[in-house]
Amino acid sequence: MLKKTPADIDALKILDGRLRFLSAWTIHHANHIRASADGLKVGGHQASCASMTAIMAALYFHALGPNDRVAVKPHAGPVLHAIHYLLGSQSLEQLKNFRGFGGMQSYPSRTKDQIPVDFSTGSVGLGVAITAFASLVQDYLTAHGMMTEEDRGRFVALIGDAELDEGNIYECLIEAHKHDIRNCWWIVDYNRQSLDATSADRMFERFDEIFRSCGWRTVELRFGKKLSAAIAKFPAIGEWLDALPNADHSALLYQGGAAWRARIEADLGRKAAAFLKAHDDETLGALMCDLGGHCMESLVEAFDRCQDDVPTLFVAWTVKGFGLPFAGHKDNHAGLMNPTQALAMRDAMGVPEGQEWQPLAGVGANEKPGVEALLDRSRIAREKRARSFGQLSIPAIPAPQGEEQSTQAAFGRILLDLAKSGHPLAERIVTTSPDVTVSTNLGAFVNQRGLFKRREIADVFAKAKIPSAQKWSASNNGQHIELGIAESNLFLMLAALGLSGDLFGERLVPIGTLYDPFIARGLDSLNYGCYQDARFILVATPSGLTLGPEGGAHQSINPPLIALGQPGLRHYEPAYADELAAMMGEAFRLIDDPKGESTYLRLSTRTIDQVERNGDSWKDGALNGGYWLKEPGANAEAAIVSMGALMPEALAAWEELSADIPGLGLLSVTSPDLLHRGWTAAQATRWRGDHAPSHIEQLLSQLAPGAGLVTLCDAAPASLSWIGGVLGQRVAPLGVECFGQTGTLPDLYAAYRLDGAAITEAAAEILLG
Ligand SMILES: Cc1ncc(C[n+]2csc(CCOP(=O)(O)OP(=O)(O)O)c2C)c(N)n1
Ligand SMILES: [Mg+2]
Repeated sequence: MLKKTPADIDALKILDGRLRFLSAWTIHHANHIRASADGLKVGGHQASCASMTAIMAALYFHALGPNDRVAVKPHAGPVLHAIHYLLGSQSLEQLKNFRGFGGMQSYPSRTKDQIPVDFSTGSVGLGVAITAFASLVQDYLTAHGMMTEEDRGRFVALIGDAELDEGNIYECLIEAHKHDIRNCWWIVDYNRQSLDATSADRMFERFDEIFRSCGWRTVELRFGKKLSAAIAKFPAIGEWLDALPNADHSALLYQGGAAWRARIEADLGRKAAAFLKAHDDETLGALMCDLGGHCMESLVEAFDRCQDDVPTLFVAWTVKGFGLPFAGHKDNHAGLMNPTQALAMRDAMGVPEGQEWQPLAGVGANEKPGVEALLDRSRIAREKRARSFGQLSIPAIPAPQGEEQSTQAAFGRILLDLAKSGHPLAERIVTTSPDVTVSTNLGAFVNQRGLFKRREIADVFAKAKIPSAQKWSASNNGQHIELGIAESNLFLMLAALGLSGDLFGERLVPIGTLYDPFIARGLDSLNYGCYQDARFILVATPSGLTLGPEGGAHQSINPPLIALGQPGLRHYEPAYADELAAMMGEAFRLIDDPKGESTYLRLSTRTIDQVERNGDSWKDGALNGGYWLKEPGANAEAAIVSMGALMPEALAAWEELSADIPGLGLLSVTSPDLLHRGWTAAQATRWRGDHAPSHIEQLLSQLAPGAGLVTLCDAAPASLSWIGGVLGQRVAPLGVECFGQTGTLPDLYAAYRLDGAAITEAAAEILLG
């Protein structure tokens, strides 16, 4: 930790000013100086940046250690880039291309920005919560001997105050408390303004209570040193400020000294006379802006005081747009200085014309050496960290044996076999589930490998010799992280585990399970994990109508469509156990491949007859998205195209219809997602002169040109119906389009037209049509 000498404070204050100017100028340049090709507003958030430059200067140039990782409030991204620019790790070219194609991103991006970004942010709330899960991953790695004490760091989230309205933060807070997380700092830029206006007063002080009740230390930085001293002298001013509503406070900050005077006079009368006499309008306006989040001494002191591992919430009061002409104005969120205002700011900050991009423009000769020395000593990573791949050795994954199996049971079996095998891969597997460990069939793995908790927890039922199939003791060595029922937490946990190679240099194999319908519950968090290129396996089971007796909202309909549109996530939907084994092997490989991705396995509890195989020729097709389970005859007029748990209906219909439709094929689709991607990718390359047909084109071209397809899936029919567009074949799409209901599978298959009769009718329709 740097020594807190007065010189450091001065240098930090200068850097605060530099960050405020450079972030504002970067946004100004993109909007008002750079040529515009389309006339659209480029945008950017000068006010949100100015709000946190002091906080970020104190953090990055003083408090952060080399192992610390930060999630930066999305709209303060330009400040992070300005920091790297001052450190010499960001180019002028990138700053000048802010929000341009290939330029520095609007919001910090791990994958797209050229500077090191620890966590991407953008969808507010998620960047906050992932820091707590990353801290848990750090504890996990340390406990498992994959990380030394010296390499440990702190996880910091820089938060907008309106961000605190996001529910996922509180879900995370609860989970973090259960797991006793530490080494987390969440620093709130408490400017009391959101996007639309000023924030509600009623939550004042409540945040502290919420956090404290979850074991956090809370530190409020309300007034800066100067304003605190004035309040100590004139306590009535402090009491009055305490009672001042947010909106009034912001309006006065915007209006400035004369307005403060008039309002204080009106409210306090003679009680404030001495105070007002001691300040002219200008010093009064400046004094009222001296909030904790802009006071370098207060920030450095607060950070220095919290050097233990207790999770800490700092609430730093700030002025949104501090030092800018629209400071405090309720509409300033996306406000941009006009050119006159930007030049006035430049002049006021002592930046000579033409030197706007000079890192230390306007810094006096006396101060420069101190500032440069501080920049040199700053211990944050300046290079993008290499990602860790190629660490896993992946064994062959044998298919579980059994003539009748469900894919969910096969999944449990494969993991159990891996756990028992002692193969090195098993050591890197971490499973996690939001209270559906047992019902998604992770139980056997957990029995083998145990739950993870830093503090040992005995299985009370086992100790009391109460019979149970499930062991439930937790220890430092456990490999399953049990979560409460909050699907957003599951995805953030998977994201943090899936970034373990990037954040800590040790790749883990995260496997998360949930019921398929509840993917929707945490969708943005899932997208967030994929956006950062976290690598994990998501096992969604049970799915579709095979949740028959549960009915209603438990029967998932659209997750295959979600997967079709989700980058970074590969959907596989096996019908048979051997397909699943191949897919899991592939999913493990994809986790460890720089060009890989995460995998979503949609599984079912329906036990079905397994097929007899003649060799392994089906496997490549299955991993590419589909294969002919029943090869079509030459120039076949029709095919059934089916996916997953409905394969028995498809097979039965194939048997029945084959007599009437010679050469009828049965295409088993294992991934509409991969087929679709392959199709569009082939089209894109065709424009460049490459004529290689995609996998689905090759499969379908075995049929007669005008052949008809009956598509069948336990999901929205659009998951497969698009296949007709590939070669312009007619389609009769069967699937589920309305909310579920309770019933046996035959009831439901009949009701939703997924049974043999429906397939026959559909086939007749396309053939006759
Ligand atoms: C999930 C989500 N919803 C909405 C937005 C749009 N949005 C961006 S910033 C913002 C307000 C942020 O206010 P605050 O967190 O207080 O940050 P400030 O700019 O005041 O520092 C909103 C609604 C978003 N980025 N993410
Ligand atoms: Mg705010």
